[in-house]
Amino acid sequence: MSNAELARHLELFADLLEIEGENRFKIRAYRNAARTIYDLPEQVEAMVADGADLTQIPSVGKEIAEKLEAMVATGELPQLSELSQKIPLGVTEVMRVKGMGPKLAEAAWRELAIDSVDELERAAKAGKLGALPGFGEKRQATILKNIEAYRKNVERLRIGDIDPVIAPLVAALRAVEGAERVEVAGSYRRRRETVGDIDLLAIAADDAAAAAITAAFVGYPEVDEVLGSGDTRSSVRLRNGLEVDLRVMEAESFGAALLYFTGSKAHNVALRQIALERGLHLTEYGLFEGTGAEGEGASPKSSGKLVASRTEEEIYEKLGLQYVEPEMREDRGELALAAKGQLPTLVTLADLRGDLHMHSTWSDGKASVAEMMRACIERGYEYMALTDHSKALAMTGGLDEEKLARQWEELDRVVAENPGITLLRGMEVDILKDGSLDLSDEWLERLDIVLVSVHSHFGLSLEEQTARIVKAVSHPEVNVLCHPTGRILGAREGYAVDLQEVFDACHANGVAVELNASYMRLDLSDVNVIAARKRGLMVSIGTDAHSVKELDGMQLGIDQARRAWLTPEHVLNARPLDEVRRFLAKGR
Ligand code: DGT
Ligand code: CA
Ligand code: CA
Ligand code: ZN
Repeated sequence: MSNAELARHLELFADLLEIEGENRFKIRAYRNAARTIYDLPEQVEAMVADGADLTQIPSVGKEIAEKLEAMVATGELPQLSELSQKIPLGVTEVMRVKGMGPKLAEAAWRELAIDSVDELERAAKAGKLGALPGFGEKRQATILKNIEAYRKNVERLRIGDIDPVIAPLVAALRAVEGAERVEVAGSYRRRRETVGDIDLLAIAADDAAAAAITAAFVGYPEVDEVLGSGDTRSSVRLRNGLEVDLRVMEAESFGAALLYFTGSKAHNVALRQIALERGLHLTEYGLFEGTGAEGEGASPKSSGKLVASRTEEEIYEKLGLQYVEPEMREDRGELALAAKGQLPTLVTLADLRGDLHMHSTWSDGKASVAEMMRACIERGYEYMALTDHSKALAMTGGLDEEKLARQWEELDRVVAENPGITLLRGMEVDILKDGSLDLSDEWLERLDIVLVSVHSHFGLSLEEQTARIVKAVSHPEVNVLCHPTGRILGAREGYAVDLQEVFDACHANGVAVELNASYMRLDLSDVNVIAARKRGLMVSIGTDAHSVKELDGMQLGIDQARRAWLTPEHVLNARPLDEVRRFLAKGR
């Protein structure tokens, strides 16, 4: 069982416990463990095979460790199977529909035998939900709307898919007269790889401006449905199914709102705790004196004297903290560093000196080598690596030794014509099933840079896949392991592989790992890049561009690198050319 499957089982179990009305600490323990396992770079299956003590995993105690072992051994969670005999799993879906929740979902199932969202819809349409406590006609209509939203929202959208939709929306709102500022908050601002919904904040100069911003928002051409609209808050659904909330406010409280709605929730909770320790309290309206009796969700505006609210910077400062970049706001230890003034200076696009992964028409790219070179010069790069596919990827027209020799004749010409950039002669060489490489040693030696990738045999066992990749990166000529897990966001989980073991082998062999910036891959993921950084590996952020336009995908890779706290020191293609060459030469 993969970590994702293990996490899903724990999550389902927590859902059923919640419907059963179990102790909430226990429920939370399962949910926390599910999240940790989902994010874990080591495969639990591999840890069990190694006889590791699973209680070493954060949030995993003895009880959950035993369940994990049972799942790895049997492929199922016996307690989940038992509980699902009593409560159908579909009830956990019903519970996720806004306005339902665990108690009502249970009541709907016991009273009306509703055990799926489809059943819930049928019952609401037939007016049968009236049998539930507090359900009038209006509430049934609301549930019907929420079911629609649920269906559209079960899948989070990839950030790379929504960037092209959100940027013009924000631009349109910024163009409204009296719109002094419009920003996106939420997971989008933190640049999470997927986004549930979009949270927009705007400063209006006056009431007329607020009305104009709202009108522009609900009237935006991409809006499919207006879910609600008021003076300060509106909500719409776009044609692509994405829900967007807009809050309009005065400049006075904008910083506090931006901080609050950027989240993450975990970061907010930790910040509020720091405020309390300083005798202050933090809300979406500002930082106030006094610890305020009201907890979260209590009275909105506060009674104590205002300390700061206009900018995020001021609020962090008054809390004795360095400003924390949005990408770091995940409660992964950033606040402890901010308190000590030791936050890392995160890598930016401007720090990059080259792109080390791209294709040309020699394999499956759309642009010629000359076009790619000119595009890289335009992007201000000092160097670039051309890395077409090898012959095993026949459908891409991958290169064998003879075709590579012909390519080099063209490279000689193109390099002479484009003195503005250094071309590293590379290839993205396929890792064959047995871990050997799809190019002769002679040519591997001649290349300036050798990338290796898995593009086939995704179904190998954990042991076989790990051994295969370890063997490949142990070849003395290999420099970068590309898209190390093979995942496709929203479409394919990565193959079973023990990343920790692979990282160890990369470390021992002077091999960098790639953060593939393609919006469909983002592989390694942020959490896996964190693990690579902790292992002391160099990270190469590569676009894997198959066209000139795709060279601009770099920003998304930078975003994820920042979420993993990378500085320019960690990033191979942020290093000067001579350093890159030394890295590639492995001290030879
Ligand atoms: P998403 O939309 O699922 O991709 O993730 P977010 O982080 O955008 O979450 P969302 O849209 O539910 O809420 C936006 C921000 O509002 C969130 O990052 C933090 C803040 N927030 C929402 N609910 C709560 C809450 O219950 N407590 C606290 N402290 N903050 C919250
Ligand atoms: Ca959101
Ligand atoms: Ca939201
Ligand atoms: Zn590639």
